[in-house]
Amino acid sequence: MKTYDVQHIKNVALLGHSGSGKTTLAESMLFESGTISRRGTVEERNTVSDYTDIEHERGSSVFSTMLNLEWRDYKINIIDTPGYDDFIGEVVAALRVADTGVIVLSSVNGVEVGTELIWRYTEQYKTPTLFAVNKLDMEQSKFERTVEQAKERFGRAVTVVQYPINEGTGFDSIVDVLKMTMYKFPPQGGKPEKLPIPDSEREKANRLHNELIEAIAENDETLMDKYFAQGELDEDEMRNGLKKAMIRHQLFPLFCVSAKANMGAGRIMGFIDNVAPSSNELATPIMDTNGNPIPCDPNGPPVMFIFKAISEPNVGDMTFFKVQSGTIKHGMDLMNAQTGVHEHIGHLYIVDGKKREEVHELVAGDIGAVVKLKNTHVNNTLHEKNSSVVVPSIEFPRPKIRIGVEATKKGEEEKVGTALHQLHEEDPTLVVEHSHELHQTILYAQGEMHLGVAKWRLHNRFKVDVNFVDPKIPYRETIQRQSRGMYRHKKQSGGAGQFAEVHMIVEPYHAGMPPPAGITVRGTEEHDLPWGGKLVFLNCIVGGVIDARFMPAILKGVMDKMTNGPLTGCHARDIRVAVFDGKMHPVDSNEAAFKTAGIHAFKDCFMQADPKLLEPIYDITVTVPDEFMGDVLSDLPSRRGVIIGMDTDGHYQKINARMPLAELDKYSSGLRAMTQARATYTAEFAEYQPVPPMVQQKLVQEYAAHGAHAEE
Ligand SMILES: Nc1nc2c(ncn2[C@@H]2O[C@H](COP(=O)(O)OP(=O)(O)OP(=O)(O)O)[C@@H](O)[C@H]2O)c(=O)[nH]1
Ligand SMILES: [Mg+2]
Repeated sequence: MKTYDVQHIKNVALLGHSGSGKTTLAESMLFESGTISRRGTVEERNTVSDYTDIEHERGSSVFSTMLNLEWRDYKINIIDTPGYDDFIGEVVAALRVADTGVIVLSSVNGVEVGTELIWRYTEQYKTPTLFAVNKLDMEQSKFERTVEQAKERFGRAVTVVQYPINEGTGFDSIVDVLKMTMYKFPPQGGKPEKLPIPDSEREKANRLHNELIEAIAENDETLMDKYFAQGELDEDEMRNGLKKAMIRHQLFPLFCVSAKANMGAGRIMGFIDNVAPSSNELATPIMDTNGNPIPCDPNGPPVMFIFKAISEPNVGDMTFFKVQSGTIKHGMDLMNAQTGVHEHIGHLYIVDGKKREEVHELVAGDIGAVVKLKNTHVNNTLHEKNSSVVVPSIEFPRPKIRIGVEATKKGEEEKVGTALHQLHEEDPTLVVEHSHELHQTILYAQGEMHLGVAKWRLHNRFKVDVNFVDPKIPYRETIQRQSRGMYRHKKQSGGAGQFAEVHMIVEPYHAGMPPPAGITVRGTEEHDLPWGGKLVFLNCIVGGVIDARFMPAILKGVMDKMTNGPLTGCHARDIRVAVFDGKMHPVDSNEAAFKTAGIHAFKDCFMQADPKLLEPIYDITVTVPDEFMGDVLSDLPSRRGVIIGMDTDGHYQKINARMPLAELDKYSSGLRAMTQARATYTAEFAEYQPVPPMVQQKLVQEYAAHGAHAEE
């Protein structure tokens, strides 16, 4: 392929609810442009996109797939994204490098959950956006209703540029009110005939043509004046006005297509060529992390931004990038801004699904791939040595659910760890945590499907099997009242004896609490615990009954028991310990003895101080369409959820509530079932709160049955 300049490169992301027809549309575009000579179908598992085994198995997209084609004098880079919201990470990365979003709507189902979710991102990023109403050949197709729903959900700025004639099984024509012409497609689809608009359609076409002109003029004063003066705008004026309004995210043109019948893809590509922005035409240029603009200039310094990495059996390790500035050439040496590693740009590729074509250079604004980089990852910037330009990272959505992961076969733990790490490399929304506290590997993901795909990939690609188990809860322990006690440790078995006696007071710690009554504080140590909360250790020894050199040992003992709490083995927090008396033996007293005495004295006092188990509580915000609000509200209390407040956001209600992590782990699938997957939620850790007595009792019994003896 020849090298295109930035002006003639268009980067579009195909977006939309699962099943709306993005992959099929991509196939039709590739076919129309002559990039492929035969169209595949999702059903036959032979499309260019959806080429991975798991996508063949699922019959829908799991990953975003890079495609490219030439249409007239333009190069169009297409990113076919997955519609299932568990794979939203792929969409977010695609939106970072695409200059235009094409939201595909099924004319049968209208605006769906996935459409609304994606719209929120295009709104957030102010992505220039157009709509393609697909499946117009289907019997149940309802174009008008779909347009109405889109206007209702996404605003009046959604503006019809095309409408279908003979919608349904006889679909064969589209009226275009920008060009004021009708496209009539041959039965097998493909290149349409351009015909005058039939008289029967004149009145409707004119009405929509004027609506389009008004929508354009509304966003451009000069054009508004011209329109008022002339009552009309010519096609070029309309095109320029549309372009400006799209770039400013103020107008969303809507097109018609039947991807399966191969009708309409050409016109959409024509519009993308002529009107959609190139990377150097965006409303705001990309800013580097210092807030300086990075001009999309082929003559500027070379800057590559890594937005995707894959490693597949039949493709190998491939790193995808966008050229933010300059021209990337074969043989270049660049430096990774994050890892500091020098990377040699050996072979440069443009990619079409699993096929790749070597190219010599790629200019600013273009998208390509390289192989075999040493230490470069998603969100990294490659630039010239001594350059300070760093492209800001993509903010991937936070995980929604978590699960415990265990190797099915003992001894494969390391293999599982390596494989999970690789999965995270390729999908930053899959987050792995090896929790030392919980002695568990936890996988964080966007949803059940996301976890299912991860398991499939571990089995099929990494040849390792895992079991998903309930994730453990990082409970905390504390006490609710003061108690005092003592422990004498005495051991006289062959060899050196051990003797230590420690008397202490333990009490709940809170900031600004008064010193303990009736004892003299000789020394205070305040420890911020790595798991949160504090331990305050007071040396209240008088008369040297315990030598100062043994105090650290006592503290060590206390800290051991704080790490492995007396109640259920969880971390303890917010406790004040005052050691106020004790006994030593001139020979048998040593650090080990006092550590042991510290452990037991603390444990006994702790258990007498009305110990309490605390659980992590999360602030959640549930965004739910009006019609499901009642169900969500009435469901929350059954999950120990406490409703804090509510807010309205367009057609949605935002419910703020608090929920224990123990319940939150199951909430994702519950909410999806309750609201037909139309509600979403975010969760943020809030604080620790006491668990209900029943829950404590159950956990203490479980620990007594399984855990307690472990420490003896
Ligand atoms: N009749 C008809 N069927 C279509 C059309 N476009 C797509 N389909 C069918 O709709 C189903 C889903 O199509 P895909 O292209 O996989 O949809 P998608 O948007 O890529 O779905 P995800 O990858 O899950 O996000 C497939 O069975 C297609 O054959 C169309 O224009 N008309
Ligand atoms: Mg798809």
